[in-house]
Amino acid sequence: MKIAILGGDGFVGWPTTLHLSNLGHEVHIVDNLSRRWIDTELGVQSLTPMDSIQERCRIWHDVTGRRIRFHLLDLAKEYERLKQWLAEEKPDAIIHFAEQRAAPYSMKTDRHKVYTVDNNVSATHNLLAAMVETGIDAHLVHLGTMGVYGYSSVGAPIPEGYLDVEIDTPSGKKEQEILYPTKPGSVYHMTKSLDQILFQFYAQNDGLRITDLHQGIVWGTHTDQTRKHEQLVNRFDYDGDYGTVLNRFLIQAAIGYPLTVHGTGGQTRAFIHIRDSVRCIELALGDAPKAGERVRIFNQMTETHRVRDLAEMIAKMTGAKIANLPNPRKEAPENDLIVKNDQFLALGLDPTTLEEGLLDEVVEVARKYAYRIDRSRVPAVSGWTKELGAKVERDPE
Ligand code: NAD
Ligand code: USQ
Repeated sequence: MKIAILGGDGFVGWPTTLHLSNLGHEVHIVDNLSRRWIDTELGVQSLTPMDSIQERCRIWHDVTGRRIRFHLLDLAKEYERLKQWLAEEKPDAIIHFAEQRAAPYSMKTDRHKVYTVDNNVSATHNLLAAMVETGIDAHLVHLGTMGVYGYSSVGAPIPEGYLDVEIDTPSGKKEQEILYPTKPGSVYHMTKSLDQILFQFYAQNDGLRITDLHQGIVWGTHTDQTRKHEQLVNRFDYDGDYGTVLNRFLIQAAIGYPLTVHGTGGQTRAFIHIRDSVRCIELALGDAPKAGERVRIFNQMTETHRVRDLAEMIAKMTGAKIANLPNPRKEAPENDLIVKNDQFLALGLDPTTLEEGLLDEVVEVARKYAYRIDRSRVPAVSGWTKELGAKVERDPE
């Protein structure tokens, strides 16, 4: 297949690109490199030294003989170029990672809220409109988030995207299937909720074939392909805005920094290792919906964990200390979470779990590159409200 990977320079996009190229697909990355600019804005860098995207593609060719093409294009701002690119290249499948994905960054200031909504909603809508206008029949696979469901579960498992409800009508009770009601917890998560409506409309109105992957928190760093050469290494975010909880705890443990648990750590979240994330995308690609079908929604996660349990597990493993910090986020201090992921299991996913030595692997990567860490960038300082922002601890050490 000819596959366009939008956002292919990012943390999940790069290993997905290599995985699909390795399987023999013709892969094209489309990215505006905004994530690299945001690193500059925040004064941080990936824990792992990342080469330019062109250099990464050159090394991949040297190592494997396979070509990956890179196209510098802003999906949100360059609609005409996007349309022209799709018309010329006519990809068979499009994987859409190209959004601003950090919840804390999206809550930093009003400017960051506006940027996140403008970027994410325009990127998705421009893509959909251009797919219809060019008439290409590509399968669109989008990376969404588990966070669209919210975390105030009533104890029932979260289904895969849709909910059957019973409605009272004058002629008695009727069953209807609806999109599971969204309850986003940040401006970023809100944009993913808006994406869902855009997908529903374009699938129903124009017969676009769309799969939306509601992904949990991705952890780990290596896949079999990123290990093939030092310069193919994946990016690894550790800072307070882009670092996600498990990867952050692992690097904190590696550099002797107290594990930064927000509040009591009673938050339960869904997780998936990067190796399973790329495998799920491959599985979803091979199982495209037909034109006229509703949007196919998968829960892309393999296990759930409570934040304080993760911190305790890592503290036991490494001797790290735990710091219970004021929570900069407005979120339930404690929640349970049960998630259905039957569809990926049925397609053959063999989940990687936390117990398999992969935690050690991340600690090793962190120790190797510890000299690149700026400890002052570790605390999470973006508050969900001005009041919460004022209470954060800038130096838990
Ligand atoms: P990332 O920030 O590392 O990568 C996103 C890439 O998209 C970057 O290379 C960025 O430059 C590019 N991009 C952003 N806006 C663009 C635009 N307007 N035009 C062109 N390119 C643009 O993020 P990631 O961690 O790789 O996540 C990828 C996707 O998966 C995101 O949509 C995210 O919401 C979703 N997701 C990520 C996680 C996670 O834990 N990392 C979990 C669930 C879902
Ligand atoms: N947390 C801590 N300490 C930290 C960092 C986070 O206790 O140092 C807590 C947060 O308060 C939150 C939980 O850990 O309760 C998860 O935070 P996170 O930053 O790991 O994840 P989140 O903000 O939800 O976002 C990440 C990705 C996002 C993706 C989402 C999947 O950045 O792109 O959509 O995970 S999910 O969480 O399932 O919605």
